[in-house]
Amino acid sequence: MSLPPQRIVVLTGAGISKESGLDTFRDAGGIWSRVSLEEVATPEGFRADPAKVQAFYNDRRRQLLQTGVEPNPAHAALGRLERAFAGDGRELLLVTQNIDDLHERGGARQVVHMHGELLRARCLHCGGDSAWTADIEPKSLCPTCGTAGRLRPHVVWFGEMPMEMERIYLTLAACDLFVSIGTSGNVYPAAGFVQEARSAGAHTLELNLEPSEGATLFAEARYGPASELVPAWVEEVLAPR
Ligand code: BJW
Repeated sequence: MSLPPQRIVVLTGAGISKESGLDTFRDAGGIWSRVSLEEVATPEGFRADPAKVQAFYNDRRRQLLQTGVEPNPAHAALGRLERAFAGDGRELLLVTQNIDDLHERGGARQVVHMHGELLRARCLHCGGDSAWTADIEPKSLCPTCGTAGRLRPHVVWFGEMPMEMERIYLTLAACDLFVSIGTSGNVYPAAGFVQEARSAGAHTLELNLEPSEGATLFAEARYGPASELVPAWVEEVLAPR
């Protein structure tokens, strides 16, 4: 019988929030079928048309805050897992590519948002980032330095460095289980985490609606909706042996 995992890294993507009412990017009808990635998710796009990019993220921020967008059983199960691990000395690093706050609302206390957070704004003048729930407008003032008109969404666009990479790679190098949930495996560096974990000798598990781009890299895979797969997997991990 295999030993229960002691050090888990969980990576989540847009698929985990789909059943909470938020769109994925690359599925049929997803975000990139409606807007141009180059225009709204690159620094070049922002320089060319800041109003268009701000409107795109203002819309998504309003959608995230609207009634009906709530954490689903997959978010809640990961929150439960995190609390249980904190209580018995095991380690869990929850890394999300998502900019929503549904893991936190689902009970997770420490989440690494490698692609940033929709509910924060960053000031291009002072570099500070602050909690932000309103639209970002041309007249918006930075809460840290008071400068007007220099706020941008606190998100990571293509060509920018994702956040907390050193911490993520160090933890991957020491994990014994890596679990990838609801991500297409299209976007690097996140798509390469499975290979880092394999190199560390970890077991690797994909939980996704369908096989992802990198599916063959995983030692084990389960397919179905995250709201069903994730709670079932968490129960297995937490079951007394
Ligand atoms: C369900 C489900 C349900 C549906 N249940 N499942 C090689 C190495 C390194 C870098 C590169 C490289 N090649 C190219 C690059 C550069 C580039 C890149 O990856 N380009 C690719 C397009 C090829 N990467 C970058 O520029 C990154 N920065 C960088 O690399 O810096 C240098 C560096 C190098 C090495 C180490 C460290 C640094 C930055 C990437 C930034 C991505 N930003 C976005 C936008 C963020 C803000 C926003 O949200 O608007 O992040 S793009 C978008 O894609 C968003 C997502 O987080 C990301 C990933 O999408 P995700 O989550 O996978 O969603 P989908 O829609 O693709 O998939 C959903 C999945 O869920 C599907 O599989 C469904 O089946 C499934 N699903 N319903 C379970 N109910």
